[in-house]
Amino acid sequence: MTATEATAASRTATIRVRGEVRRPAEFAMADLWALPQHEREVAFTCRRSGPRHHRFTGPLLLDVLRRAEPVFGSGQRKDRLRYVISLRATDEHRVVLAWAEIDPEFGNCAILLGLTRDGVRLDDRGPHLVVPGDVCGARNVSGIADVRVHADLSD
Ligand SMILES: Nc1nc2c(c(=O)[nH]1)N[C@H]1C(S)=C(S)[C@@H](COP(=O)(O)O)O[C@H]1N2
Ligand SMILES: [Mo]
Repeated sequence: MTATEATAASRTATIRVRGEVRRPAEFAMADLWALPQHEREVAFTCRRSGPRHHRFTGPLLLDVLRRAEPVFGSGQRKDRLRYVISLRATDEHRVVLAWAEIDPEFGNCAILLGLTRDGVRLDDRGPHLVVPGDVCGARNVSGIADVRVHADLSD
């Protein structure tokens, strides 16, 4: 690899998906672009910067995680209620979601991994977690690097 290629490679973000999944995977932005694309607008208020408004496009977090084939024990839908999704950004900002929030049979929320924000591609920064409907912006996390699916920790 030449120095120029190495620089280009380091500028293209990837995310890792692992945990209780059959197929742990690394997704390049191009892999995420290949999934069905959705659009969502978010309007939230930050305690520091006040009202904000953005438009994102990208795949559903659900579609990305399904590619990794989460293992949920038996096929009963209520078994999925004890699974969580832990997301970590490059700056170590972290968010945990309940699997049920994105599950079509429960919350069915169209949480995205945004690949564009306000028309600008995020290829060099990594996907942006988009949680439509949140009042505060803190779950709209930029630069997602790592996603894990795991069961709750209670006995
Ligand atoms: N990676 C990362 N994403 C983050 C944060 C952060 O500290 N790190 N802060 C959040 C908070 S508190 C808010 S209000 C929004 C602000 O987004 P904006 O200023 O780009 O509209 O980003 C969110 N996403
Ligand atoms: Mo914020």
